[in-house]
Amino acid sequence: MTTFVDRVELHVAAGNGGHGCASVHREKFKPLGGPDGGNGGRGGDVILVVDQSVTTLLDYHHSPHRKATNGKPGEGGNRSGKDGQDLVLPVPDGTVVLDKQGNVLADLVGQGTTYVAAEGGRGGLGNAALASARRKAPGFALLGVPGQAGEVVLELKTVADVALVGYPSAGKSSLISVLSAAKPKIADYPFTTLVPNLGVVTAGSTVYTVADVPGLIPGASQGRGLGLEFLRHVERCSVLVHVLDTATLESDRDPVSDLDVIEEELRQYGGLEDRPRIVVLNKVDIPDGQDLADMIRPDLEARGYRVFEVSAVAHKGLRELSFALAEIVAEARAARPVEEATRIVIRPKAVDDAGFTVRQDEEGLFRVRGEKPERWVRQTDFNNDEAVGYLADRLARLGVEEELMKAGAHAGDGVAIGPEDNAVVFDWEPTVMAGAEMLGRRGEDHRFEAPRPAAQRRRDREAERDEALKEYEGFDPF
Ligand SMILES: Nc1nc2c(ncn2[C@@H]2O[C@H](COP(=O)(O)OP(=O)(O)OP(=O)(O)O)[C@@H](O)[C@H]2O)c(=O)[nH]1
Ligand SMILES: [Mg+2]
Repeated sequence: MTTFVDRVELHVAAGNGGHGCASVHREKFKPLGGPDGGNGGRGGDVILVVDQSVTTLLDYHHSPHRKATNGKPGEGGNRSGKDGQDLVLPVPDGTVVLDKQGNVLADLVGQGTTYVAAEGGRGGLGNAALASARRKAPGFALLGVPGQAGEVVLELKTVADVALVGYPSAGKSSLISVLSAAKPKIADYPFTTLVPNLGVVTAGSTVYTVADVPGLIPGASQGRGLGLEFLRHVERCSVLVHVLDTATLESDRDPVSDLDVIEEELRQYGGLEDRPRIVVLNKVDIPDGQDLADMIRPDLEARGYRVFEVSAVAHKGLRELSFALAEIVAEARAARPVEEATRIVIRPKAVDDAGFTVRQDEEGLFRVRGEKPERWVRQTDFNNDEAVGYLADRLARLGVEEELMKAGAHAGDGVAIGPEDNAVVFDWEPTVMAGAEMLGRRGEDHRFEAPRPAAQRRRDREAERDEALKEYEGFDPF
């Protein structure tokens, strides 16, 4: 049996940015030349892309840790470090990306749909890029920023137009096998189907997909049988088909009460109320089955169901059924907004990069949060006074010092920049922040909510460089 994996926890790590280089041009018998330290390369992204030839998440089940490569450090002689390589991970159509709390980050439907799961860190500027008219020879460079890293959960929700639901052995897989070219396993014992089967049906000019779901029994919502776990595969369907067994040998069952039981389980699962339903009375090749079908048909129709009598084994009533399904699917498609023909890139939320916040926590520590201050801190080589001075100047320019003052901070008070578990803590010295100490681990950055498309990231990187240069122009630590 092939293994079917429809939920995995994936650990992704983007590449770190390479460090910028601080170097001074040297030549024999010549005075020292200008700064010639190159920039670090950016870290590679981890990118999920829908590939319709991929049908399971099995690969990620086997190797759930994926890392893009780091950017290379800049070098002397104005040599930039190479960018890290993006890691492109193909995922099946219909993959849903969630965070560990179960919040949906992206729903990847359609060939080529892309999601940046972890963004590579920026490379640090080298001292050549940091040089200016005022600072002819900066003795420092910026560090590369660690890439984003963390867990995402991938869930596969099959993209099928029609979903077959019903008791075990009602004949769901048999129906798929005669409506389409798919050859699912069929047998006379319950729970033959352990994972959804998918078949492609052509009826006239309409092509649609049909999926079955492992059989449901009373109490499935409480985990009886195989439970409702697999119903997520029918969430995207346009129409639900109740496959009812007219020839069951179990004395306490009949098609109508079977229908009630399945409906109750669907209700417990929730979210499928709006889907149109039709009823298929299967196994009418058996005389008793045909008699029962004749008997209950009016009852079902009175409830508003369209009823189809079929036999998967005798190939009876299949044409009517497949054309009726095609009609419902076509209607549902027409009612849906036109899908973009081109590949869809999941647009991230705008990054809040303008602001920052300052607050004093219970221990009296002043906590600074904000995209820029946090990044700047990561770019700073705290062993280099000039680099620390540059950071202090950037923070002062953004207004962080002023806000600290307003919040009541005094020289010598503790200031922490960054998230609780990964902050850099200083003893605050207004305008000169020295004695910095890295606390927490690097590279654990949970900002999955804000990946940016490649073009935007490139623009941001360029803006960052300009901004750094602008700041640097007006900066005189002495
Ligand atoms: N006589 C008759 N038997 C049928 C018909 N359709 C299916 N069966 C038989 O019913 C049994 C169950 O069929 P499956 O297609 O495996 O049923 P299922 O609904 O997929 O069952 P699970 O996968 O266990 O949920 C098999 O022995 C089939 O041969 C039919 O139209 N007539
Ligand atoms: Mg089956």
